[in-house]
Amino acid sequence: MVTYAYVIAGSEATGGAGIQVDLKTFHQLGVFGMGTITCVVSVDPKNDWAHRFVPLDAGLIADQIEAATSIRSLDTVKVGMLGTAATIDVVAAGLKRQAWKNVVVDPVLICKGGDLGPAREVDDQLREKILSQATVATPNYFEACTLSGLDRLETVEEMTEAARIISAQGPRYVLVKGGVDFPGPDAVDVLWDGEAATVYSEPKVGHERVSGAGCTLAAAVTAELAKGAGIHDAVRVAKDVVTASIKGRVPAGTPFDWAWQGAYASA
Ligand code: PXL
Repeated sequence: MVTYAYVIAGSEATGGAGIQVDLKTFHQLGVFGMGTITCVVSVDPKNDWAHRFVPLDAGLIADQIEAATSIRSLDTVKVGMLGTAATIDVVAAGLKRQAWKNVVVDPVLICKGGDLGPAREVDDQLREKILSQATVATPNYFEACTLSGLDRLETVEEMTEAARIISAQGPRYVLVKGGVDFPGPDAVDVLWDGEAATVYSEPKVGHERVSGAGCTLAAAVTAELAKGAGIHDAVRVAKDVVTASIKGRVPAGTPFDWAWQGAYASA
């Protein structure tokens, strides 16, 4: 039987982030990937790889959501970059079109190296209308700080506290992705499941950011949940997938190497 997973996210044309990464990750984990594009990010090689951001028309996003949610047996969705209040409104309404078993929200607030304008207002809307509908949230270090109001996360206890605060805003499960921003030799992620924290830790593979790592981790959690895994098993597999994708990273001639979603299958 085919398992479907659906992603509502932005396109990043180099394939180093966004919906391209999500769909590659779904495919790698044997899940039929379905996708709706919310916005287009074109990095600018003439301007230090700054992000050029163009939101799609709300009606076009609504049409895509209508098409995708008309598929039978779809019960799992990941939400990535939305970027504007209008997009948040149409996606919030679109999510209400059906019942979901898993709504994984990667609360993309800041693009690495990019300035997306009134981030604060969009941040508040995202929290109110999208995060509130999430069953799982996967904030990175900066998103976890912003959404929790904590200044910094330097210990597992502080990551747990951030996850607890974010969980109170809607999602039953919160996975805080420490990445290279968490101090120390290990890449540490903390899952809060409403009762306890589980720590997922692997030695850091270098100390440079790798583009698409956060998207890969959240998409892998989504794919595993779609297949019926429990949250702890889903995160365990996702951690292995993202570690393999970073070890197998692809030099791109851009400021950051790309995570490679082909590495886990052959690991
Ligand atoms: O990694 C965050 C992210 C998500 N989605 C899109 C992006 C980025 C960062 O560049 O471009 C489309």
